[in-house]
Amino acid sequence: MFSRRGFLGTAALVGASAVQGRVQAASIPEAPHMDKVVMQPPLHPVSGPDYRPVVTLNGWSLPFRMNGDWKEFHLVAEPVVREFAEGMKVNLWGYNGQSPGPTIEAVEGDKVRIFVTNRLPEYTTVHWHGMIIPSGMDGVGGLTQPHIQPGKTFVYEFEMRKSGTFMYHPHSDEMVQMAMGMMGMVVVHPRDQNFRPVDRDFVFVMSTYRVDPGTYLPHVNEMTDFNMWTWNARVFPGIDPLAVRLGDKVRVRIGNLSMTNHPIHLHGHSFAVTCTDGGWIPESAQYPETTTDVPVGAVRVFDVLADNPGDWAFHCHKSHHTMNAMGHDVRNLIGVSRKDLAKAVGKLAPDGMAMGSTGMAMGNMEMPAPDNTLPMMTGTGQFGPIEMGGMFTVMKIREDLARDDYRDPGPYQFPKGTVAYEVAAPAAEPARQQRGSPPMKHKM
Ligand SMILES: [Cu+2]
Repeated sequence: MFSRRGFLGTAALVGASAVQGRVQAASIPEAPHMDKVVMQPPLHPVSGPDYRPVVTLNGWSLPFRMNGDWKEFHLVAEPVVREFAEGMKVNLWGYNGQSPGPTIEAVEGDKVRIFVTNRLPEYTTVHWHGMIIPSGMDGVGGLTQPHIQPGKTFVYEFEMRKSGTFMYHPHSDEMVQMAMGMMGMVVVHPRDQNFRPVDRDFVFVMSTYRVDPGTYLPHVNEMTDFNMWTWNARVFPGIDPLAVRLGDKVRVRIGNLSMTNHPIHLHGHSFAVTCTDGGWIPESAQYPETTTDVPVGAVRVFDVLADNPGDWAFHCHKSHHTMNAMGHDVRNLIGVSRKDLAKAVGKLAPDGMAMGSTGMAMGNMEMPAPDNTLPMMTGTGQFGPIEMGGMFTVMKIREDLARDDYRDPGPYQFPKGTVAYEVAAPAAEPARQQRGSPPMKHKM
């Protein structure tokens, strides 16, 4: 699952005098390292109160060790190569081998000690977004602590005072470091196991990048014109499906560290937002929704009863966020005569391709693409092209899944007679009802 990183390297870098606080350098826990981009199995607790662990889409939870009554974690901030989907790798900054970093899981009331080693070429810090902690542990470089210089290790110590879903990210050259992918999620389980328990618990963070086709590095000073809309730095069809057992109570925890809001929509069900990064929402204040907007710098958690079997699209509802790298300077040619256009374009650019006169469906179109980018719309389902990219995946609800089985169960076997179907109709214009004639008499 993960490989243990050689601990000696870290110790050599750090040196006893560089370690802040009450712990000695010799006691820094080893830093686990991840080289996979698919969801790792849930990390069940080995000590302390029991809880149902989360699974991180295309990610993992950070293993910890107990030291007395402290839970000790070790994050290593470092350059990483993240595969967004097959065919595209991006040079990012992240933690412990991947971006986003691993999910940190703990229990309400836990005392945690989080070591942060900086292997970036510039200083960094870690801010614990939404968590109620002492000011000096808040990770705002310059304001609450000195920046962590390259090669140095700092330690954050605090108690997990409340349960919920939080995030972590640098507060140090923030614009660059977040645009480079430095972020992760924190899940604090309630100490009371009977508090709103669920059967499956998914978590991911949303981030966006501008990576020009053929290049490998995000534009870190891009403010609005992103072309890679990601969940855990993955885009469709690279995002793990959410495998769910029919009848399960499912929780989905969504963080947003991108620079715009994302209205997240689930098909086939209604859900209620039960938690934000501010805490649990009282039941009396919850209401049914099928889309919930996740603002910038916020967490939304929804609970849903998976009582409707099938393959259910789960995606951002901004349609340009379910696309991969796309040019924006394409004119709307719907309704234009393709023949006339092709003739005109052909004179100017013999290899030109007139597209879009009946819409822009690209499912059957093969175009040469530059290295290291992805088709704008992609993915294939059992009935044909899906034509999506970016922030899109599928919740797959099945009767026959084992309790901790999160593997992709494959395409849904639709019961006979339950799929929309074509009817025999004459090829000519269908008969239309004439409406509105004679004029209606309005009675007020
Ligand atoms: Cu979006």
